[in-house]
Amino acid sequence: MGVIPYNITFADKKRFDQDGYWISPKLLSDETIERLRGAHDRIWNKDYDGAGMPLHAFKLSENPHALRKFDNGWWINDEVRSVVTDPNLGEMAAKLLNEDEIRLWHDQVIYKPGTSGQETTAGNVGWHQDYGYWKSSSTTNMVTVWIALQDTDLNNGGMMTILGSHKWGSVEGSDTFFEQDMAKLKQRFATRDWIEEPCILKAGQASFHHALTFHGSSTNFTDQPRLSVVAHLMPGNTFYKEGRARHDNVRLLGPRPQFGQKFDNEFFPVLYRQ
Ligand SMILES: O=C(O)CCC(=O)C(=O)O
Repeated sequence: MGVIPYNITFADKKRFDQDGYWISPKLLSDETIERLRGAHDRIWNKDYDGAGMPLHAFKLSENPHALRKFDNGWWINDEVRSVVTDPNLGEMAAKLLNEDEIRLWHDQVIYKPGTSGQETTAGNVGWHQDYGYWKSSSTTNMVTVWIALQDTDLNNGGMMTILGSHKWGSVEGSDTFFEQDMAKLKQRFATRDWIEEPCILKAGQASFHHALTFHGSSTNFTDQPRLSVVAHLMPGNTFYKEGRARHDNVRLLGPRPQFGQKFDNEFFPVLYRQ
């Protein structure tokens, strides 16, 4: 159980810096993939490890094609925890971001149902920048690790990234994960070269995208769900930045958080320290 080590090369880092994303080799054994697929089943059935509770109570949508998304799965599931807090993942993130310490910002467990060929946008993830949600973080130098639990391409609703969009800075109103009209969002955001690149992954591979990289995903046309586990990672010295942006992580700093306070308590575990 855990992440297979991999040494980031000069070429990997160059690709990440240039395109705003990079696809890793297979990082999970077949056994770990199976265990994480089992973790999905347990989470959606509310079968939790430990005596804790999830961050949010959730109810599955009445729409069978709707995306399911669960934040901080590591609080209540041991398999998710062992992957999203793995030092090997942290080391790869540190090398890509050029940081010497990496902590977990939060994770996501994402399930996109298959529609068996039906056209519906219920499982879409709108074009967005992750940092659009993370403005209470002092840095944009953060990375999302999206780990595939089956072979994933556009046919089963895989992600697409916009090449080089991490160089556009933080774009106003880019917190559009839950909007499902991809064409409308494209019209809004494609004010510069808009080059869509599919993230084609084998089971156990991960795509690492920068917090400013625009990305989104469309319908899963297959008859099987698209399962993933996602780790959002930040530098170890990230702190609460003054501004009006809200994020649930701010609550995890305590009842009277201070601007400048580091996200460095036990809710934000260290994955890697040089
Ligand atoms: O699962 C998807 O299609 C998108 C997920 C996403 O936006 C993310 O992990 O940052």
